[in-house]
Amino acid sequence: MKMTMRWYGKDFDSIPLEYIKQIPNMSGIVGTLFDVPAGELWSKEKIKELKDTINAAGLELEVIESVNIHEDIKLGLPSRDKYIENYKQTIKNLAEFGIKVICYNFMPVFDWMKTEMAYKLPDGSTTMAFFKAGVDKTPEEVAKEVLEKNQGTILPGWEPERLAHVSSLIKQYQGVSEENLRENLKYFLQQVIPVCSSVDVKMAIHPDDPPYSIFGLPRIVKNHQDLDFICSAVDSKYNGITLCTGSIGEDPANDVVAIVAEFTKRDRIHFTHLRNIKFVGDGKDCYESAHFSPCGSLDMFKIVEALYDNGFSGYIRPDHGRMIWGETGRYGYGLYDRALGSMYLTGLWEALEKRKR
Ligand code: DNO
Repeated sequence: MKMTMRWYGKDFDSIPLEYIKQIPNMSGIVGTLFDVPAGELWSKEKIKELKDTINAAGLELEVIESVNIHEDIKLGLPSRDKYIENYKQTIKNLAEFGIKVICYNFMPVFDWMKTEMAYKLPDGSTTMAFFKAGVDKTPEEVAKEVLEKNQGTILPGWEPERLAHVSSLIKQYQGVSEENLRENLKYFLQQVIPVCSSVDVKMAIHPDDPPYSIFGLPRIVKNHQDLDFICSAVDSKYNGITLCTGSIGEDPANDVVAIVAEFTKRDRIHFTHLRNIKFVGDGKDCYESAHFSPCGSLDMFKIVEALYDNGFSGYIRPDHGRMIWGETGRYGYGLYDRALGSMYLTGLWEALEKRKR
């Protein structure tokens, strides 16, 4: 396994790469070209610049999150083919620079969804949370709130350009069923997976966050059955998963440990987002807790053990963290709590390795 940390690029992330490198066991950066809109080609020049910057700090760049999917591909419009061609070329360009895994998602309109960005915990730290009541509003109201609350910080998947068109985007999905969306994902995978296999780059789909429909939009990466459909849609190890415990775990009906064990055994989990969540209220409201198992509702030891026991050899990132020690910055993506999380996960891994010898 390789421990990694997400970093948004020198113009979009205030955390110095040197600080990330100082975290023990940190092998690399999960990188992105944050300012390239969905559907556009990622140029070799820009990829090279990103890689050189990261390598200069002594870190690797082997995982990209995300190469976003243009909405026309998700909607299955005739114009999708030109965006798929760009995607294929982007995969080839990334392969030339040593990229091994591409994380992406297939969520219509919105990427991840949180209703609270700075929910205060009793110890004074703040964290992100999802409270169902927060989406008992129109998507336009939610989009407006996000733009107001974030005061200039652009969240991934919540780019102002996208939010400005939220109503028309949602209208486009009227009449798109889960079945249609699944077929559109399958069409996309059938085109890109052969390219991936020829250049040795693995695709890794991120689950829906939360793993159920919001605003009446279809969602197709929610549970075991969905993951099974996706893996079978194109039966290749290059068609894989980014297993995000905090997303899959948000539905209490999902057995996260069993899902991790099964899809690791099938060699489909290439990248993991390991974070803990704590359910409150009736079971669908939750906040992102510290990683340590007793702080949340997921058993992080059992999850890491399921990876280890089933031969996981991919990338882990500690995903999100709380804001602690007065840190400010990009919600979920501060340095301190993610560093604590990565050390905790590294410790679990070391214990498993040594116990088995
Ligand atoms: C949130 C992230 C997601 C993820 C995308 C992948 O912090 O986990 O935004 O990057 O869904 O495409």
